[in-house]
Amino acid sequence: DLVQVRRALLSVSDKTGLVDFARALAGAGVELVSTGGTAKAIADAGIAVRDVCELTGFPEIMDGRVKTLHPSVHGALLGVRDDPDHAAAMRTHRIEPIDLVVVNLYPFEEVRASGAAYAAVVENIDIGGPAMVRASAKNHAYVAIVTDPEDYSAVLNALEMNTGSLSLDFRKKLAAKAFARTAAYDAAISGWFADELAIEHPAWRAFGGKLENVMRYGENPHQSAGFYVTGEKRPGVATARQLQGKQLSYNNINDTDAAFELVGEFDAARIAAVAIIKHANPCGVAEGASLKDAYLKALACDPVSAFGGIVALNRKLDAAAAQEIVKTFTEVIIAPEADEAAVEIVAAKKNLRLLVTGGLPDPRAAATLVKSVAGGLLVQGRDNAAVDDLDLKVVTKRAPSEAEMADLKFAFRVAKHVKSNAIVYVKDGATVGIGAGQMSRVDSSRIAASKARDAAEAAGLPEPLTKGSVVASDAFFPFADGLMAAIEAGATAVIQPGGSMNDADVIAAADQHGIAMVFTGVRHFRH
Ligand code: 93A
Repeated sequence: DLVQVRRALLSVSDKTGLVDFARALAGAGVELVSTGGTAKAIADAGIAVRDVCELTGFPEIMDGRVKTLHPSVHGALLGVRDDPDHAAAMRTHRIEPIDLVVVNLYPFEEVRASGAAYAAVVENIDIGGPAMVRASAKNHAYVAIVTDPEDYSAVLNALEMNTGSLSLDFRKKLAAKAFARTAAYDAAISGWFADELAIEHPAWRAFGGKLENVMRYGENPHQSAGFYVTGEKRPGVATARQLQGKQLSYNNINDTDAAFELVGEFDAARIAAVAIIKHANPCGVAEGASLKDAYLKALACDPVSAFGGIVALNRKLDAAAAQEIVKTFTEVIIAPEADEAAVEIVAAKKNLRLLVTGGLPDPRAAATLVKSVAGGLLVQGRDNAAVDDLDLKVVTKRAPSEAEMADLKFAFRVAKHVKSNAIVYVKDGATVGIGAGQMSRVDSSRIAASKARDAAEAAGLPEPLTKGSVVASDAFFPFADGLMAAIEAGATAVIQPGGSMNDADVIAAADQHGIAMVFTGVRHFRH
């Protein structure tokens, strides 16, 4: 199983550790053969080396594009030495066997990452290198292939232990590593083409699903992106029919999904509801006697943020609602259906996309959610808890009034769809202040209240809309401070999961201020 190493071929772009390795090999009696730049580096260090041209009897041509692509090299790498025919061919053609091959490839990945010009990237697609790597790795029965400078010392150790030979086991491991390298190299090249052409990226296929489209870019213009559909029959952005407008962007799809999942929380048979989304968070949600009524209430929550937003409706889009929506620059409208008059109104806005889904998402449906982290995937069940199913407990002396209770449930329904920490103020079936995505719950509370003040000011109202509102928190208040911020803003009732070590303090603070508080026992973190 041992192969005596008598001749080595070295051809490396990354010359790290090359000279020391070459010197040690030469010292062990190994004859060195090498390509242009590599041979020069070795010779410059005063080490004897033959140029590969001596073996091939052929010069490097075409700026080095053809230097080792020659039968004298590949015959030496691929010949089955125990096969009499192969051995005869090697003798006939004076092919000198090579036992050790040391190759690392043109730095395609680095050149590509450096933002080099197209032609420079293409020139750094190594052809001869991978050919030698794969040939040697295939013929590991006779040849050892080293593709990583990190392995030089292990090779020298192994040679020393086996008095100038390498074992089959060691050669197999080197071969496995060699094929992993050429596979990754080719994946980098095809990935580059995919980005250039905005076609499917080979790495995406690992995630499954069917490619619906390749977007011009991802969250940012320098990120590539594709949209895969899983085939699940859930009404939503992946199964929707687009009636008009250009292709949805990555962010549009993400935001449209957030919008429609949220509006699905509102039973269309009971009431009309509208959600306006920006950056995957709602900037206004409301229910009303009609879609138009609900839309105007939702818009009033934060009209500044609604600019360029996504609007989701839980009922068939009608002309009255469409008429209002088109007054504000909107990216996408998504609804279960749209009537003819509404479609006509939306058609006047060429860039506005209109999507119909044929139904509403079921907030109680189970599903699997996936998110990627560095080197892994996080998988979890969908948050399908619905406030109407929960065992709500009044924990304060004062119980919420019927109107407060309705708003509390509304607020908790919305909070489920706001990035944590989520604080949602609601009054008369409409959000009046939303605090999203803060690292501290108190900050979310303050932001929500200050947004409510802004909205009141813009609307010329004498006092902030949080006055006499109710508030929902997606997770428990760890201290009374978050609650106090809500009380200061004018909230009269609170809904939250409860379960903090400090619940008693928080309840006492609520009682002290005549606040009604309800515990849900269920948390709605969302990140
Ligand atoms: O241009 S190539 O695709 N054609 C070849 O025949 C060839 N032979 C070796 N690239 C080729 N190589 C690569 O050259 C090796 O993979 C290595 O990365 C590089 C070493 O060149 P030099 O010794 O001239 O620095």
